[in-house]
Amino acid sequence: MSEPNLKIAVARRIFPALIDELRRRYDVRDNQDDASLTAPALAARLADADGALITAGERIDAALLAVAPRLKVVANIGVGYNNIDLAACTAAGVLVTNTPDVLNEATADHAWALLLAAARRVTESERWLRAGHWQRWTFEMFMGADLHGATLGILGMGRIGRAIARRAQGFAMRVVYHNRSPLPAEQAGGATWVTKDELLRSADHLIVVVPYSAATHHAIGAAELTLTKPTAVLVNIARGGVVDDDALAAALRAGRLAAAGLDVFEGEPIVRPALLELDNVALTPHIASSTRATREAMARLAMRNLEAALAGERPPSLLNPEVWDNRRR
Ligand code: 8YV
Repeated sequence: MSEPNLKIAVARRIFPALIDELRRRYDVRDNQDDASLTAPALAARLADADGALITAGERIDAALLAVAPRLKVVANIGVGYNNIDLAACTAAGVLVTNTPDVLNEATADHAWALLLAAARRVTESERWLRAGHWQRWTFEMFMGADLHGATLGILGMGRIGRAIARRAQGFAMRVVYHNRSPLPAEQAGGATWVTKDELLRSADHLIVVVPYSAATHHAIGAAELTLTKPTAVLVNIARGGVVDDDALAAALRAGRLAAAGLDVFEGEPIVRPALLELDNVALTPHIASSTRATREAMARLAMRNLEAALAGERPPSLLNPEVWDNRRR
């Protein structure tokens, strides 16, 4: 169905061929620029928009909603939505959607890539080799930590956490996890629920996968990092702010952790120099879900959400069903 009177704002460059599909049905204002829009530029773009296709780099809050009176739906390309003030959207009657599930496997793969890279010192030794330091081979060079047979701790056993846990079987690892409450056995897949303190104490390596919220801000901070094993690798693929990056850098410097693998950072894209200076940290620029197929699936799901909402249908991954229910009444 063509709705040329409905305006869609696309926040940044997202697969132009896919956006062209939207253009056939709607009045699309896209953005060929790759950078996040500043708050005033985003406000200008949303001023007459009925729908918005955004990424984690765009912040939707009450001030923005106040100057976007036609906005009916915000479709976030990403599962995490801490960039969106959901309560403000609900109060304004704006539907909000995200892209769960389609990125579980790619994100779990990347968590393992970082765990392997940090434990086996892949990025550290590569940097050293590229810098021309490899003059002779020595028996004890770049000894890393074993993953096989070790205990993997997962903080946040949601869909991505469970995909990470499944992969641990191939490494013959025991998996312990912490969630607010234990999962039913069929979902836990053999992993054992433990308290958060037990998780920190018992994990040989720890992967952090909880969504960011006020409740999970600095869930791994200075106090928690006194409990981890000095031989442990910590991986954060959740969100910047779930781990206290200053405390992490201090713990790594003090040898209270062996290494870290980080895809997300407090204040990204700026990364604390204290982390950049450390050799025992493998760093990637928030790309855990970035495979071609997954990015495309995310964009397509977000488009499906957007189009459903604009067609008066319930979007498949709706975050504020109360807005939908109120519309129906
Ligand atoms: C995205 C993510 O790259 O889905 C998420 O929550 O962090 C990543 O998959 C990012 O959100 C893109 O908007």
